[in-house]
Amino acid sequence: MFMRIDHVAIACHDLEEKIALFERIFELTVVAREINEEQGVKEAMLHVVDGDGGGSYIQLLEPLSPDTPVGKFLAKRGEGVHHVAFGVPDVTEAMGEIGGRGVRLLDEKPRHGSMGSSIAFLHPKDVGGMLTELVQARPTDQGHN
Ligand code: MC0
Repeated sequence: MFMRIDHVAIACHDLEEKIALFERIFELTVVAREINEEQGVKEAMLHVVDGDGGGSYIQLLEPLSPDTPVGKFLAKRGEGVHHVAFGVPDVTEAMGEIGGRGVRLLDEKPRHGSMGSSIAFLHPKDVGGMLTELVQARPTDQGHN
């Protein structure tokens, strides 16, 4: 199964403040912003680099309310890395393969993710404490221009 790092997601209290921080420190550029009601987040994608199969990003996440996954994470652990997302060519196929290796899937079927992607999460307790997301990029977004 071909995998790449699609994004590293950071949970934060103030999206605009953290966008300014990452722009200043790393000279990254915001290429997409979105409110994802289903996941309970307001988010920004900052482009890092393009590679085989698609781009890599830093994803900044601000919760829409305290009773969301990111809201609960912030209350418990504070700001920091929330999850790592692996890019895969086919998320349904990857879910089947990885699920067959004893890892609990948090989604029964793929959901809507950033920039038109299809995503699914793996339980952090089965991946060394790392909340893991599988991402199938939207076909037209196989690399940022
Ligand atoms: C919770 N835990 C984590 C964690 N969140 N460990 C590592 N990284 C995280 N982000 C740990 C807790 O510390 C706890 O361990 C245990 O998992 C259970 O957590 P909990 O606080 O009791 O909360 P639960 O069980 O209600 O939910 C945790 C779970 C949930 C990971 C199952 O947050 C979830 O389903 N997440 C997937 C969806 C998601 O995160 N969506 C937001 C981003 P201890 O040892 O204390 O028991 S959406 C997104 O980013 C999209 C838009 C995109 O990328 O395109």
